[in-house]
Amino acid sequence: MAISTEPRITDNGNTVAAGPGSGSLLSAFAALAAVAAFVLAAVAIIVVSTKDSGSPTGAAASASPPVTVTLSEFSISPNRIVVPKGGKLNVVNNGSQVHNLEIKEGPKSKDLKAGESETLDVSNLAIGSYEVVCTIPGHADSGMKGTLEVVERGGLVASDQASAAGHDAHTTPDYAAMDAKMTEGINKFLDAAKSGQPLTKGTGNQKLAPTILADGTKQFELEAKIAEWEVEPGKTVQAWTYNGMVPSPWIRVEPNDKVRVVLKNSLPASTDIHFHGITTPFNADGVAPLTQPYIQPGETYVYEFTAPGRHELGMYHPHNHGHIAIPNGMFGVFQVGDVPLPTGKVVNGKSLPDVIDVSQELPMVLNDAGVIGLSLNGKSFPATAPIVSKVGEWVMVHYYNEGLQAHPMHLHHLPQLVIAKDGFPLESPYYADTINVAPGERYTVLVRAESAIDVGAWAYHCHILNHAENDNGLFGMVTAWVIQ
Ligand SMILES: [Cu+2]
Repeated sequence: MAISTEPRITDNGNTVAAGPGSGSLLSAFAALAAVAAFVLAAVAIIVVSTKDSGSPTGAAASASPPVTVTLSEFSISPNRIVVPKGGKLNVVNNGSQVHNLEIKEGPKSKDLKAGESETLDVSNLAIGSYEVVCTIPGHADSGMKGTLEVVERGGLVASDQASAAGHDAHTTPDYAAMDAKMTEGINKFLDAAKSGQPLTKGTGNQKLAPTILADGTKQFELEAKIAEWEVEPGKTVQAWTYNGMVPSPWIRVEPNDKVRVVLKNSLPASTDIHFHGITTPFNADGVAPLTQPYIQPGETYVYEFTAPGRHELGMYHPHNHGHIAIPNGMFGVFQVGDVPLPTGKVVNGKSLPDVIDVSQELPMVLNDAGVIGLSLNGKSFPATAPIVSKVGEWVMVHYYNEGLQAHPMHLHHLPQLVIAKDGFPLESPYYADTINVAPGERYTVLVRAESAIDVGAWAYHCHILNHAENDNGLFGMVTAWVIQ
């Protein structure tokens, strides 16, 4: 697809020249921060030394306050933990999910629920550098990793002592370096959009053509298997997939169709398929061992049902081992017919036309965990595909959340007309710029650029800020809507 409208961002495009005095102000601030860190460290040492008048080194170190380490989605803060030999960590989960802290070749905290904390004794660790991670699947890949430095107390510099006293090191972030990485990522994305050359191998949501049997039954063949999947340039993971793609192949049938889904299990685990949001008979609900036997590795299983007599918009994924298989990539769109259009309705005083000609229908499948991590349609920015449309075109997007968290999906400038929830058409469609999609939910929206003022590459992202940006620039749940 050719994109000619938006300019490439130059390397100095968002660099503001430092005015006279701004440098000195910055260095004055840095000096102040260093003084503050030193005072904090001095206070900590004084407290320690008044408590421990007897044995100076070992006891002083062991009596120093634990170093606070904060876990959240998806970071370990501080990222470089500095602790004096003989010290302790106070591990606090400030996130909304379960996290832990494991020191490679050292102790590990228990799984901490949101708000829980644990004091982790690291006094047995020798002086040196250790890797730390959260071992909940996918969390390290999403950013929960760092280092722990065990140092002699005398070897601490002022910022390390502030860190050891329970404060983050007050080093000034290198904002200019962050801007350079931000620019680089956006340029990669825009260059790929212009050339039409994707940055990564593999495209999900490819439509799966059925085999039509003699009685008209539509037969779909799926193989559950582990396959390599490139989530972002240079990051290839062992994904759990149907037919080797993430999201899984897009399956579409019509109301009252006879449907046959043949599943070969090439996973190392038993499995099943749940057709989420699709009306099926009990024995095709895909909840092993409740509604069917486990499908063991190497086995093939057949689901047979007649599609409902009305449109439905659902997804398919395993139910058994779902908390492992789904975050790792096993999720796809299962659609029966078309979501009805709100033709002729009046929304916010605006009459919708009697004919709405939808030029593109696009799934937007959200995930945030497992080996796939924070992603749109199985890709992390800058590998996410942009949506490209022209002024006057009606584009339909279906959101599907297969992740563990809700994601408020925000499109800049262009209002999203919400027309269906979980495939059910709304009596009163509404406009929104941010649509919060919770796990399991589907929302269907229409977007239409109306005039020349709409032309541009508009940011389109999850508005939980650390699902979209980190110190390396944009990542994860970010793409753009390009209006030509
Ligand atoms: Cu999000």
